[in-house]
Amino acid sequence: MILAVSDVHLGYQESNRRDFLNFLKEVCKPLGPDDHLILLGDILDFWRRNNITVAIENQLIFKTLESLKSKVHYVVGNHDYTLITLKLPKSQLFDVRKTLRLEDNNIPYNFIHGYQLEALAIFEPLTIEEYESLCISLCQRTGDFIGDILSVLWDTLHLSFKKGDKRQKTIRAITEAPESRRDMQKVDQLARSSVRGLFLGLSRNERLVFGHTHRPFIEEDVANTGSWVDDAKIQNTYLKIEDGKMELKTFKKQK
Ligand SMILES: [Mn+2]
Repeated sequence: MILAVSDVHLGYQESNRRDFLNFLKEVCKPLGPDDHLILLGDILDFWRRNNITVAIENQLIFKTLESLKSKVHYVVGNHDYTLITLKLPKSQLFDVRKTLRLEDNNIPYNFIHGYQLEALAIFEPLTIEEYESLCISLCQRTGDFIGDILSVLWDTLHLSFKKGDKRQKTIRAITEAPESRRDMQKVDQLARSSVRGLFLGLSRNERLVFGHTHRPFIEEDVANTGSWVDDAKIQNTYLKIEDGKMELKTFKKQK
């Protein structure tokens, strides 16, 4: 069995962190050594707070992850991208990567957080690599940077904007919550389209699993894992893959 979960945003005040802890204890604890738990990015939120503070605050979650018998994988998102820079030995509690390929019932699955789709669909001419270097800068900022994104861009990418450049508005949207964004449907559109494989390097029958947009959905060969934040329309979802089938499930919300 494979379970995938994303966008818990631990460290963010609207994170349903207690529900996520209960999910680990109730749903993930019974998993066996052949099962996989995929943390599909933005589990931690380093954009809004100091990285170490967030990690220390959530020690209990790391402790619970450590106690699981299943394999645990961490696929980085844009809000926890700097985890990729950790030099973890193989014996650590999870491996950290940008993409993960796994098979279930001879069907290949590709797991990405999904910021890649956003870079492709919305932030052209930014490349995925440029978007990633921007994520490093944003993860390392601890103050309030809203409204300050253009100076971060300037420092990171040495871009220059002339007055009235439409890209300013587009790129500023990087720091807005998915709930308040109007252009996120472009990400879903690319994810659902048959050309996604060309841009993401997927093999022909490979299924895609991603998060990032906080809009869970499931189709025959693509699924979005949703989010665990209180400002999202649908909350506490995760994807279960077993016997060649994908299923979107919801974990109960504590009142
Ligand atoms: Mn994200």
